Amino acid sequence: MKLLNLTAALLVGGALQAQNPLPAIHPQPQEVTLSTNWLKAPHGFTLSGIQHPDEDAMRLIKETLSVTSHSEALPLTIKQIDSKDSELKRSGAYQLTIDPKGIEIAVSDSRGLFYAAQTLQQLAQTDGQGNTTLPLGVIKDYPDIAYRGTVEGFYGDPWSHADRIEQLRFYGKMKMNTYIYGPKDDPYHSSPNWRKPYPEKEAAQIKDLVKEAAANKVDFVWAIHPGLDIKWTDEDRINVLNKFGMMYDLGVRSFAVFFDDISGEGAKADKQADLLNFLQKEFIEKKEGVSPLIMCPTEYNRAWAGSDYLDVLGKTLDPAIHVMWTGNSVIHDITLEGQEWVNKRIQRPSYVWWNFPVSDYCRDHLLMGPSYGLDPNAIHAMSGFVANPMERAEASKVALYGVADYAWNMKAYHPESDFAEACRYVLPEAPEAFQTFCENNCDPGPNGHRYRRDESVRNAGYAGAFLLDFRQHRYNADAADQMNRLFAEIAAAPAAIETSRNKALIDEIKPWLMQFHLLGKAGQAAIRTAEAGQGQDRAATWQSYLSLTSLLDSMRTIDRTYNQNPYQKGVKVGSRVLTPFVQEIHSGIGSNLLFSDQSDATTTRMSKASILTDIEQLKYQPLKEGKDQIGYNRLNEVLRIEPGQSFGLTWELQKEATSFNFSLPKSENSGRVFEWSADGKQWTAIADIPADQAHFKLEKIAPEARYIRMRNATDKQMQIYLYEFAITTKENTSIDPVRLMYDKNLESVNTLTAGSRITVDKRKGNSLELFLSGSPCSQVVVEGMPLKGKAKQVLYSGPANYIKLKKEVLENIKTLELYNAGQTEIRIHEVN
Ligand code: LOG
Repeated sequence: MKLLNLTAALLVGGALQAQNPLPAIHPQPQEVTLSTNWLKAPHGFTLSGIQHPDEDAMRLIKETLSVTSHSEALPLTIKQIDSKDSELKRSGAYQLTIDPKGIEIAVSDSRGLFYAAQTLQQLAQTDGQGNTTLPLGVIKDYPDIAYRGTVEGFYGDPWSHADRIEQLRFYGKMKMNTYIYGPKDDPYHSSPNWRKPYPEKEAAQIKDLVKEAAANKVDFVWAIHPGLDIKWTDEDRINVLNKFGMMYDLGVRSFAVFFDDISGEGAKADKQADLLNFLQKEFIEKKEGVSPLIMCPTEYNRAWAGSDYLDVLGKTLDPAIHVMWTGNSVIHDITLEGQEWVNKRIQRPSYVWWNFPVSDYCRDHLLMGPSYGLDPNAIHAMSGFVANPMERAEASKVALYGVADYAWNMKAYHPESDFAEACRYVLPEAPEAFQTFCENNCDPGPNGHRYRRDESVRNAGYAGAFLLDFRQHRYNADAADQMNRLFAEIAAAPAAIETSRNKALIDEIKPWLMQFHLLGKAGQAAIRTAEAGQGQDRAATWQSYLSLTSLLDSMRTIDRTYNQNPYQKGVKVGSRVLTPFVQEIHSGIGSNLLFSDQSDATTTRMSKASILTDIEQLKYQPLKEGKDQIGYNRLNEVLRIEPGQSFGLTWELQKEATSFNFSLPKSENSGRVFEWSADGKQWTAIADIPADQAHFKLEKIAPEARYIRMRNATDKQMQIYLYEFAITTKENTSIDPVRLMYDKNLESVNTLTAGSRITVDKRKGNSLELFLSGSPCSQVVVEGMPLKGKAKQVLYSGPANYIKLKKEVLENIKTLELYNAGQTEIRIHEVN
């Protein structure tokens, strides 16, 4: 394949005509030969060649060039491609020749003309006199993968109609030709209403989408998800057929059947294949103008492919039917090896369903990083490539831009440079600020799939170097400078991003912009705190630590206020590098302040809430934590529990459980037991939970309970859905708040109201440190009672802050009292 690199051409020619650099074309064409000589046509172009060229393509062409009948106009010839190259026969292929005598566009089909028109738009420039100019040259172009696009296949709020219209336009520009409609939470796509017609409004919208898709040369593929409650009866197969018929009448010409995330009867390979072959014969082959059928199997990734399920599909499914595949696990890179593995079993190249940038398993995160992890050598090992995006449509464009580029021309795809261009495309008003935002919002955080993404790549090295020194109580000034610069950019980025005209995008990401700004501030505060921690001035370090704490508190408030979906609540940014960076400095300085001997730091620990399980599928689930609630994140896939295995929760010593609730639909209820425990060793069955309930709330729990679990007490594997398993808590009032002043934890505080006083332990023979905070006008008095009946001594009087009482000062003191002499409350973080 001849590929004259665009940048090379630019370097050669750039010197000749510097005012007109060659434009970048996305997705990158297969073969480009452009010069930096430019075609001008002051009298426009006259159309010649095939009759009635595609109207949508012509509309685009007319937006770019003036099409006239002027006698001196140059010809714009559109013709059928005449080439032996099989690539140029593909749908969407075109050859564009721009020479001084005119323009020729040779195309395989109307999609090819539409794509040629897109390329022309990207090539056209305006010269100093306001004329449109085009670089002379030839572009020969065709897609690597026949079906490219997205599958709206996520759980959560389906995209809005406006989102979808805009996506279809975007796909047209990016030469993606497939949009599979399958939002899990559309009840007419899945249960309970897959058998029923869409209500009027939704039906009209689908009609509209089909039209918009056609105008952008996108196949609108409508998917059905019947497996949750399908019966393998004639009646239900007719139900599926009829629903397809209804969708056909709305204009749909491409169809899919999804069998993902189901268990039991619906999951049988032979029955699924029967249904699909029936649809193939009775619908796909009989109806006019219908594209090949697509199916998503139940075992749609390698990690779940334990049975002969895929082989059965491979053998029995009509070879014309496409089979989808997410890779080596639900969420995974796409590798040639993995593709070859499945293709052998299903006896056809699989149709890739890439689960990126979907975020329905990490809804508190945005996945806005580069689309990497895609094998450039997998061209012949897949029949289609569609990405499952985020519930946030506009924000998904960054990743989808890369998806389009990869699927069109794999070898030319470079995730990093592509990503920078994606940022420029999506937010041209402030591309650098936007890139800073995106490159620090890539990672899903800890999750049950154990899928992590590279993040903060440009700065991870400095962050790591800084922390390495920090752990050795050294301050790396160079790395600190770099990090400070980055955090300043981060703090400033949101304001620049919000100048964007794309209001839909800003609405989608607003809470993360707020959080990102705070992260920038917190990062700068963390560096200042680390620097202060270097010196001897513990009062200054404490002040710095407190201001960092208060920024982290603000971040927690945002996390608990916005995006409060019932699954992964909140707003997380920089989960991979920057947030852990700030948190490590915060807790590191905190423990430096409290522990002179670092070995203490690891032994004195507060008890923590966590999940508790021996089920592999759940082991890496992060705990869902709210203010007074802890629980499991909803699991979309089927949970398999072997005999004796269990899953549960444990919570902090200072918390008491007030209620327990679960939602475990389709449970195999018999043989499950719920138990509580005070120590995690001795378990007591909870009698008040009815055996037949899938959803239940228990209002009364033994106050001494610190653990709760559900166990499979049968001798068979259990299959259930884990939607909810949570407890609500309250402060354990039997814990003396005074204890919180001595618990070696700066986060747990005892408050002293205005005018009140409290006695503080004076440790024998030692100095004493008080870690206090309050408003700037707080007034605290530390009084000492001398040993032998003398009058009280004032040892300190001033604002609530870090106070150190030296050993000598305390020598003749029997007891100490703290008195809040101000108008506002004082917090006692620790007495040390
Ligand atoms: C679902 C999909 C979901 C995705 C990511 C497939 C084939 N099915 O675990 O609806 O968006 O994973 O959470 C899936 O991927 N189930």
